[in-house]
Amino acid sequence: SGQALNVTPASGERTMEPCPETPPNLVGPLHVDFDSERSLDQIRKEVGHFLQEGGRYKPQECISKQKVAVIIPFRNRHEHLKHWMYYLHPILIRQQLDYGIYVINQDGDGIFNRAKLMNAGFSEALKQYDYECFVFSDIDLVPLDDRNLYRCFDNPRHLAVAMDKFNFNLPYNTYFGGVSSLSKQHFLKINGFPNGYWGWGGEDDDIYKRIIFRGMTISRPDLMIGRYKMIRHQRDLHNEPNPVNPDKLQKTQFTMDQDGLNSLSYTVKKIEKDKLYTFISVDIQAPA
Ligand code: UDH
Repeated sequence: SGQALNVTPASGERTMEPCPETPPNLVGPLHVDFDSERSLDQIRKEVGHFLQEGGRYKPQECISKQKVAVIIPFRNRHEHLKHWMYYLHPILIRQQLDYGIYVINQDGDGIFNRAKLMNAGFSEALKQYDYECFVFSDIDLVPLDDRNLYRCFDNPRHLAVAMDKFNFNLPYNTYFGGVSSLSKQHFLKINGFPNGYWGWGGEDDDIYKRIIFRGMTISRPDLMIGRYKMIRHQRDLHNEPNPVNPDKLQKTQFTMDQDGLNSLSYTVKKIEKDKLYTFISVDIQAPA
């Protein structure tokens, strides 16, 4: 009989099973509103007891399929941070992920650089835990369906395929902006993201090209499950569209081996572990 194999561990705990392929508690379409009365303290009270310091979670009931770091490029968007935490923690918990939230704050008020912040986030998250999957998310995007899984797939995945601001569609076929996931192997294979895109525009298309040039394809959820609501906002200071960025895209194939993780340089100014997230301020040597 198989009974002899059913050994109870010395601790008396039952051995945990891997979490099911499809998380059992997902609810599907979600109602999302950006109520300004919401406060971080209230959110800490509501979901904080599920979390460990630094915005870490791990299911109690099963062994998570993947260890996922969510990397958020950030500066001066505290209002958005609240809404993101309010909606995403419960979703990620229902998805049974072993996850951590990393808000990568650009120190100073030099020109913003989304992709370089995400490179720094990848490196810093790996110093904290043995993550195998990285979800890169803008702070102003909340999914409208919890079946849109924040984990990694066989190919790099674009998650934000149907944003309200683009009429719940892709703005163009090769769009890779907003929210994406890459395994550690995918990320290393493309030498991470480009460091040289200062200001708004182009870096997401560069990342798309890196993926294609390394022989991978893009995985996506369908347009119903991949719906997102964006928090409306004004253009930020020090993140103007940069007219030199589009030109760089012609050279990605030749620059990607020199510009990326292997040329990344930044300094950590501060690491703060909030209950809801790990906030890492980095000096990325931005031009004024
Ligand atoms: N980000 C910040 N702070 C900044 C700039 C960018 O945190 O000052 C982060 C944030 O995570 C944001 C992401 O970088 O979600 C992408 O930047 P973005 O939101 O500026 O890009 P998006 O394409 O907006 O969403 C462009 C300006 C929209 C102006 C709309 C006017 N109606």
